[in-house]
Amino acid sequence: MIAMMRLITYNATMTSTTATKESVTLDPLSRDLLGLIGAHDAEAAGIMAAEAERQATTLELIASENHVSTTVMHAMGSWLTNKYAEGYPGKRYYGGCEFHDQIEDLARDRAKKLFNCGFANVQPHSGANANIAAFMGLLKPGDTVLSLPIKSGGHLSHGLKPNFSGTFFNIVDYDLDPKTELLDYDAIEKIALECKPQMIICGYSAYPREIDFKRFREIADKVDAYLMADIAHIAGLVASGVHPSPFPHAHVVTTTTHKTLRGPRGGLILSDDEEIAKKMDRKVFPGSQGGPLMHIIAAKAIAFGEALKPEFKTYSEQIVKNARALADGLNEAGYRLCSGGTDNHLMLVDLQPRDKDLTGADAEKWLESAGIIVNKNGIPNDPRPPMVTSGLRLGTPALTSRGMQESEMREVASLLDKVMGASGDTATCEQVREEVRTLCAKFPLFH
Ligand code: DSN
Repeated sequence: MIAMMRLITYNATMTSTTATKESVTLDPLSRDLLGLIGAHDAEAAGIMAAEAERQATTLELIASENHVSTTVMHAMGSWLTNKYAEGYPGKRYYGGCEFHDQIEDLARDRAKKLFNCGFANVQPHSGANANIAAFMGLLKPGDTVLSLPIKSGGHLSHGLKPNFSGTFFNIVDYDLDPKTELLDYDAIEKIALECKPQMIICGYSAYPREIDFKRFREIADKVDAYLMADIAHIAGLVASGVHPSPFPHAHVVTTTTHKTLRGPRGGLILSDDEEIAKKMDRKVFPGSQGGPLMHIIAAKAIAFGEALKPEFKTYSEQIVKNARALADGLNEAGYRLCSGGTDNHLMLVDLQPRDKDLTGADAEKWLESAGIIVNKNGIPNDPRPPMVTSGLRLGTPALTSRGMQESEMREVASLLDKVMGASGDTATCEQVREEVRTLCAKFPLFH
């Protein structure tokens, strides 16, 4: 039934210059693309049109998501997808790779320039894949890794039991200071001296504050461990100098390319150490992946080119200003910001002070019905389970990409509070949904 409704939505608008019943205007190439797909597969096109409409008419506050440029978006849908190119530029296992060598070199060179380091591997399909290669290159199965657990803001590929990291390695946790909710470097050093890890991981999925990479390296050096910085969340801020760089401190840096960096969905490994660089190349291919996604590598090259422009620094600065404005607005409305605020693109909101019965799961559901997309997130020492939680993680990269600034962030804070303050009351959610549509219409997504 839902598929049928989507089909009707799509068919009703196929001949117009818009894609959906909501009159969401697509950029010309996307419009042609949808027309082309629709002519061959109306069912798939209908679903794709519905998703375009969802993105254009809702407020995206998931801290790990972003809206890419139309250039990056369309590079991903190009003929570069047709090629197998196992190996690396100049050393491939297939013929016909001349231009794939060129595009991969372009991506690698731009990544090195962007992060000011000597080595880049642009082939990892994702951040988790980049981490698999880093673990394989630097460790033996059973080695000890010291990391922040997912419940405190870490990532599943940093040691969660069912993940490869927790399955094949001995994971020891460090944690945040329970009072300040900040990294406690002295406590981390103490645990490192006790457990003598082979690798220490810094870089997180839900930590709103600056990371002291230098201090982490000092700790790693004391126990002769590798330091891995997973900068997936903050890569764009690092690239533009808005967050300190993990170089020259980390032995290896892994990241995704699609969060604050605003590139295609994918991974990246960086290093300044020639020996580690060789290991990383071997552990990506043939160690853990086969054919690279050359259409994604082309889009990475383009995204890195965008991030090298001065406008990207302005964009990154605005992400942080917007996060502060949103955090201030929520704080004034009675919510508690974990660690007291934010230095980067995200914040963790403790819902309890506003309403002790309010859960992250309910808030996420109610907000979605009002057109505000967030994810529930455990707060440090959350008494509720991960599928319920007492908090939300909010981020500003996507709204900043649409051109929104501090005044809109204050409006967004008030919309969030309207929905949560009314415990998701249907009439309130419907009213906020209209306000969200109006706000989104002022900042068109596809152009
Ligand atoms: N799922 C990503 C995030 O939301 O942070 C991490 O992989």
